[in-house]
Amino acid sequence: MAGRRGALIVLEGVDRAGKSTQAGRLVAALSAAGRRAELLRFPERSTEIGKLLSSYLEKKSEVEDHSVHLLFSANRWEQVPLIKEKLSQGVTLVVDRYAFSGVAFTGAKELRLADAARRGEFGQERYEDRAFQERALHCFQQLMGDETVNWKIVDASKSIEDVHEEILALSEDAIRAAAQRPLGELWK
Ligand code: Z5A
Ligand code: MG
Repeated sequence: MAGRRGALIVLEGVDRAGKSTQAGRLVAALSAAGRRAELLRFPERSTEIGKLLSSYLEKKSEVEDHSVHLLFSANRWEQVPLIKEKLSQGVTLVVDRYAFSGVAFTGAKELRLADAARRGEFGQERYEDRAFQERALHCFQQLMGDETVNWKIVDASKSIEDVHEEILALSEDAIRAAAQRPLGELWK
């Protein structure tokens, strides 16, 4: 119905949980069902700030931890006018990582500082090692205690199709629920 806001659907999780795969499939399925749906991702590497983040993640540059946290935040803020405009126009946004990743990955660094054991990194990009991802997962689990966010847990170890069906059903519910509520403040 015209005038109804879209839903903000965020996919979060550790490295290679299947977020990008599912985000793409979700937008395609919602669009095929006649819904107005668009994809966003964070970090959004195409902007000037996003290019700095991409270089940092690819280990081509070093950025102080607090500064890079703020760059990730700024990378979301620069999309906020667009996010609000789209949602208020009734477009549902499927977002591949959002502010929860910002908290979880910075939190994982703080846990590392508290950890006596020092382990090397072995992934292609920064943060791509098992111990770091376990700390990020721990932070995500703590964030799920925030009852102002409508968290849904999906078992990402199932097949791509089964995970897709589950996320699609949850998203249809979220879109119906969002249409009944005014746009609130975004969790940035
Ligand atoms: N970061 C941060 O520190 N602060 C912030 O504020 C934000 C982010 C927003 C880059 O993120 C880093 O930025 C990230 C957090 C940090 N560091 N880490 N980790 P990114 O999103 O650009 O990149 P990524 O986390 O490395 O995500 P990813 O590798 O793109 O993973 P994914 O999107 O969850 O997975 P995928 O690409 O959909 O799937 C990976 C592979 O698994 C692929 O071959 C698929 O075909 C396969 N796959 C997917 N699902 C399945 C199932 N169900 N079964 C079998 N195989 C599957
Ligand atoms: Mg991805």
